[in-house]
Amino acid sequence: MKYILILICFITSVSNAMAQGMEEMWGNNIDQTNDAKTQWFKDAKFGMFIHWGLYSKLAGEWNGKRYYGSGEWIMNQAKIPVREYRKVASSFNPTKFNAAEWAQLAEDAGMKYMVITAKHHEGFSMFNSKVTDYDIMDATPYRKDPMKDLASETRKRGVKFGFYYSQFQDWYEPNGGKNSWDYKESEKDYKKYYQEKAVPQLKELMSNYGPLGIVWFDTPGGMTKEETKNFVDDLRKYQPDCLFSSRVGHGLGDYRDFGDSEMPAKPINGAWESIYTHNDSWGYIKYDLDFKSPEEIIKLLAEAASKGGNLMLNIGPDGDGNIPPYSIKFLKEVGAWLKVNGESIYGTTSGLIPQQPWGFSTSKPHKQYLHILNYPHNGEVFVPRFPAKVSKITVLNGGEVLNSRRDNKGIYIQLPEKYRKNVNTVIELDYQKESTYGKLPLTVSAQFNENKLEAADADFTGNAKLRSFTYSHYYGDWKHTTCITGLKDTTDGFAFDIYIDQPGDYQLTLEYSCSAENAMQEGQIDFNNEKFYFRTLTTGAFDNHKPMLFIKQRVITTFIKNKGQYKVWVKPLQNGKELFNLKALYVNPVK
Ligand code: JFZ
Repeated sequence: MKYILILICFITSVSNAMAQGMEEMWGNNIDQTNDAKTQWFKDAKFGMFIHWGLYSKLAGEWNGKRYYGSGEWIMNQAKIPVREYRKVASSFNPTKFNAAEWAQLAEDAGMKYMVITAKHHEGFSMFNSKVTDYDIMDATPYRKDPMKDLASETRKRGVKFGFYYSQFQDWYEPNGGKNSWDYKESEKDYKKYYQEKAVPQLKELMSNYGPLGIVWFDTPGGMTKEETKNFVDDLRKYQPDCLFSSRVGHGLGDYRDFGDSEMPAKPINGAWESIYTHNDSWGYIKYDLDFKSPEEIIKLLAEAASKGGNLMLNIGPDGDGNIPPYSIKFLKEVGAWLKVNGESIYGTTSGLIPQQPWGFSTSKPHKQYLHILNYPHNGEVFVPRFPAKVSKITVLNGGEVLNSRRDNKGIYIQLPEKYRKNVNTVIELDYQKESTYGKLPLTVSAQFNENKLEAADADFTGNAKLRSFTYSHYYGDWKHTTCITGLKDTTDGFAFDIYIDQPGDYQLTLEYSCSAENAMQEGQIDFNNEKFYFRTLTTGAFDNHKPMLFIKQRVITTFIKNKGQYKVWVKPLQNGKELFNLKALYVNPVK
């Protein structure tokens, strides 16, 4: 049961701005007893996030200078004074905005919900608000409420609609959170801001746009737990069924949100969502063309579903109201895959079969869906020790019945050659009696170029443990990765239990990051009845405002005489310094 029961310690990086001690305030320890309320969300699996505001018109540029990173943070990054920034509104005129097209794209992409920024940290309201003149109705030549149409166009198509609302950060208001370039933080009265802007605006949003699926709060602050509780209770009266994201703070949300671009390492119980953006920025940046391919999106979606959660993927329309062409194109391709394979995503729960070299699994009662993201060289999909008698094995697309055989190691399914090039062929396994797995070794197969053993799947000795690192490439484009740390002593170590499916030559590669100060130390690997040695190399010190660099260092070539179960055990050979931050260990067949 290790696979399901293991509790991962998600320790946020110490130097991260929104880090340790903030966990409780960020509210990830939420009570999830109201299952009926979150059921639609758990079933939905795929949502559309939209960041759209005045920053979309600036498109990552201010006074001829480009600001890389998260485009919606440009006011903060360039420290643009309110009196300058507000001028952007006077020419904000998104005449190309077409609510029906946006809603249709969500539907075509197979997305079951949409969350759009009603007000981001910049403080500008993208909806008709009586609370302020700094809104799209009063401050722009557009003079229409885009949210009205979007609410009705999504509803028409059965796509749940919701608002992102930055409840604390408001860089426009003298009493709002976090504008320290115009206003003195010490002179702010957050209560006044909450009473006069955030609360009345949230009431407008929850009164004027019909039933909402979600209010997506973000970056909490300025309220105690008790104040947050009152704030939440007050708002809940307006729409008791509407879900609040965990970033309302203090554990008072309805479901859990992971950090930006963060996928949990293991299946998680309860309702949760991973959020990713299509390129690197949430808000539109005209020179950010680093779009994730349809294949990558399908993979993220299958991975989230296999761990029991949702993927909400963000797009950033420009200031005229156009969605970037690559977002349209790629999302439609994901939608085409979902048209055929949606059954293996929507309404599923986490997979019974742990991650394999071929990919992930998802579950429905009496069914497993195998997401074949990597096609085995010999076309044989191996399912280790499946704990049930299987009645039927078919390809989801077309229903072709597949040949298979079974021995005491597991099931071997023959997937015909014509599926080799598919991004994700889904195989359906039907069985009668539900059962669970015991602890399974990780599969290492000669049928794949790469067998990645991830940090989260290791067993530990001494003080070795998992640590989640948060870092960024540009500004605010947070990335997350889980590594093994705490390898300071010869008694600290980690091990992987593996099952090697074929005799032959194999090579071991360590993927890690290591500071100059710690580098050059030695480590030892116990494997295949031999001791192997390596010395670490420098990649750089960890800094959350820089890319975290990893090296893949190949350390071993060894001959495996018999297929079967093995242990790979790694430990430092000296005391005192950290050996490295290990992300993964690869056991790859030599070709
Ligand atoms: C926030 C916003 O500041 C950002 O502009 C964007 O809207 C994003 C979706 O959310 O930023 C965060 C919030 C939480 C984390 C990182 C960035 N986090 O928990 O790692």
